[in-house]
Amino acid sequence: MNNHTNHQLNQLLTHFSVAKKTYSFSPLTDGFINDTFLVLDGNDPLYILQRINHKVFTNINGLMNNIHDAFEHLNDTDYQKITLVPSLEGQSYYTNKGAEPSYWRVMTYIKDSTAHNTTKNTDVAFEAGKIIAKFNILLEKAEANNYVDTIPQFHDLQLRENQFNVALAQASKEKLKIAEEAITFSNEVLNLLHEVNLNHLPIRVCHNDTKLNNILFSKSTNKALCLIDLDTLMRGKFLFDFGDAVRTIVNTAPEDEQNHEKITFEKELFEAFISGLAANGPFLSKEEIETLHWGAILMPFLHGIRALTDYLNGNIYYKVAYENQNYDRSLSLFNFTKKALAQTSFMQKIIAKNLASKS
Ligand code: GN1
Ligand code: MG
Repeated sequence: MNNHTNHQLNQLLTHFSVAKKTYSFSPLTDGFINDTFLVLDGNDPLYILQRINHKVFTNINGLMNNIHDAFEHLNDTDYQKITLVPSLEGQSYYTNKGAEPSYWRVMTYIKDSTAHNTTKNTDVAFEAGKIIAKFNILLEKAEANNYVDTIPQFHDLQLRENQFNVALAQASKEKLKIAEEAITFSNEVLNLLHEVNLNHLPIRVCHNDTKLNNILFSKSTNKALCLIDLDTLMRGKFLFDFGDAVRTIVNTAPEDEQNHEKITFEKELFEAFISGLAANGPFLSKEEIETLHWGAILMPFLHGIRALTDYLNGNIYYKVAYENQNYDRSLSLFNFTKKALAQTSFMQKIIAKNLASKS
């Protein structure tokens, strides 16, 4: 089970304030970074047990402090609370010391909840917009400077471009040939995005990974409950949260879809998502609203160029299910980037019609 036996996982749980001595486990294998297990009492899921990938997140203490602080602010009748189950020492995580230390945390499981990888349902798109707005509004009270950058420059285009160029310089001729078209496309979009000024946008505490399957929905009411996967909760710009949501909501295909005809930009889903963003009242500035559509181009592109870079580097960052998965993801994400670019004026129109700036 992701290299961990039931016995080892139960052993880890003895270091947390959980109710029972033994549980069973079911791995959740969708993530590319951490190792995640559902902790079951019989058939009932009670907790989420997670090993935090410390190669990707090097400041585990800072990361857990971010989450701990954010949970204080994410306190609202319209926002489902998740809590961290403390370790027996009263910490928010447990360090399993050894030759190779590992870092573990336990969170409460929200009963009767579910997540969607993709959707065709405008109610889901609306709910996603509404909860993302709520999340950002609640975190306006957080002190951004108290938050560490869990991955410094995570969505920094210049950094990703530099990493891409290093990978290009080191990749085999064979891979460069295979990836020729994707490399050309990357350079075109980089040139385009260099002309876009986003430097003036305000820094907020954002989620930074608001893909649709990071939103929990109630199975009974179909309402969005809360956001999960808070490792990248740190300073950022709202258009990052906007773009990650758009790329996974208006595209009815998964992000590594190989049949590009299935990759869509569904206008109705976009409109529903924007209505959801407006549902808690105005919270964005005029500058944020005017540049918002760039998020829907920037974010799929950033993920695409990161996947392409990792392919060229030989899959050293993301967990891959097969050799060319990173390459397939980059092609798919670039295809969506193209489709979003083609919808620029549509996005601007819907945004301007539905979103008013605050004050
Ligand atoms: C990674 O492992 P997961 O799915 O939470 C990545 C996200 C991407 C996602 C899918 C720290 O997240 O930014 O949205 O893959 N997280 C990190 O592309 O790189
Ligand atoms: Mg994540």
